[in-house]
Amino acid sequence: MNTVFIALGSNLHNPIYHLEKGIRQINHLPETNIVKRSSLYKSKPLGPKNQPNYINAVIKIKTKYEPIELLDALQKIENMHHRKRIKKWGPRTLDLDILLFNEIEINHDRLVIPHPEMINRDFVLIPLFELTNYNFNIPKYGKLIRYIWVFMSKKYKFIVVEGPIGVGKTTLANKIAKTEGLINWNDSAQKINGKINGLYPVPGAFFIYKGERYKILKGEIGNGNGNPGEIISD
Ligand code: PH2
Ligand code: MG
Ligand code: MG
Repeated sequence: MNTVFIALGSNLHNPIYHLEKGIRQINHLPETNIVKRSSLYKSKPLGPKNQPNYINAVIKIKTKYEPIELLDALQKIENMHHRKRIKKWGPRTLDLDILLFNEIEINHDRLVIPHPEMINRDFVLIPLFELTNYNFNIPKYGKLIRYIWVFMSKKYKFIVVEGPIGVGKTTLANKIAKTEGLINWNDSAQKINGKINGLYPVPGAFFIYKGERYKILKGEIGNGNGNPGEIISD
């Protein structure tokens, strides 16, 4: 079986419907199964600004399809969503992009893998990070976390690392601090009963929770009793 990561995007006619349906259709392809899916992420349009916001997600699948066969199958699914190929970077009902296919590199006139734009798009990198880990390697490009960090450091002064106990948050923060210079980081969130707990952010920090990016206004959040404290959407 091949392991493949696919990015989904939609910004027309009920994007969540198109994404959810697209995911089900991929799962129904012969000898293909969804292994994991990310949260849904809202994002501002990259490219022409006069189009609606996007919903994006990434899925991990196992499939017997070979790369070009899979590309054909995904384009068929896009077409079932009445996808019209009018304008590069224009609005669309459903976009399915193969990001990674096993560990291989492909340079075909219809298909380039790894997807050459993936490293420049936070709406791809962050959901991919949700499905993998900070050691995850992108063939040809290297560590995923490096690109996430490059991206984040342009926009934010601080980063908060989210996750349960023992997943390596502190190791990651130390690593980033070492490779990228001093970063004001703090040991951070645990999810307990779906709530953010024990988060000790610094002003200006943000975190990702359930697909939404939150900004932390000030102070110490979380009282250790499952109280998620005060957060606002960025
Ligand atoms: N896809 C595009 C063009 N711009 N912007 C966002 N935020 N998300 C996308 O998936 C996207 C985009 C063309 O594929
Ligand atoms: Mg695309
Ligand atoms: Mg595409």
